[in-house]
Amino acid sequence: MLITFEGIEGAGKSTQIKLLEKYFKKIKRDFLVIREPGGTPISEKIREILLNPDHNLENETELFLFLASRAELVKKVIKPALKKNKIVICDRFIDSTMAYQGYGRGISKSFISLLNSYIVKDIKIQRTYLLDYAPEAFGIRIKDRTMDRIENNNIDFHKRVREGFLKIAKKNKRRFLVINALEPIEIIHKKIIEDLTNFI
Ligand code: T5A
Repeated sequence: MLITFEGIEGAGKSTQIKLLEKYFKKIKRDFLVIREPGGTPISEKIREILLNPDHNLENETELFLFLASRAELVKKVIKPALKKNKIVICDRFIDSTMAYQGYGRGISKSFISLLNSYIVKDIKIQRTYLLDYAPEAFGIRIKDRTMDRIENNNIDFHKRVREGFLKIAKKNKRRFLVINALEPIEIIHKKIIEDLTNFI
């Protein structure tokens, strides 16, 4: 079973994934947590290239690097884990590419969709939790950290990404649960567990 977490920067994905890990440990379920970009030695190297604020990448270069990282992760980690019936929790996946490179950067959405399908093939995402908040609150959530290359984009970019995520969720209502990311951490966790119990 593949579960993905999506949302703009600082939406609380990692926070919720940590709580979900604790929950799966408690109920003794076999699970695996991965993040995108990253999750394999090569994908982690690609991550360094992608997020380094000193790099000036063309939009197309950025797109193909995210996809290259995903291709490694899907073949080397996700598929084998799903074959063993593990629960795979992924911090960002295909919807991030559509939201950031499609809605954010303006690259053709049908092209991205085609490339995503080519890489992911028959893998089915069971649930996607979209942690949503208006990027006007953006500064609050990341104020203690150095901004990476993508976080460095202006507020209009992050607004487009957020709108993109909401449109993707609307088109995929059966897969998505949209959650207000400004609610308390424990309340969000409870909502996720309540939802997940219908599927696990
Ligand atoms: N990207 C990625 C693309 O452009 N295309 C793609 O195809 C893919 C896969 C990845 C970057 O790559 C881009 C998107 C990203 O820009 P990353 O470092 O992995 O970079 O970035 P994020 O996934 O955005 O990680 P963040 O750490 O920024 O966000 P999280 O994980 O959503 O947020 P989290 O949990 O670290 O929380 C942030 C802060 O908020 C607090 C936490 O304690 C923390 O301090 N917090 C809350 N505070 C109040 N109420 C709540 N409910 C809270 N939840 C968390």
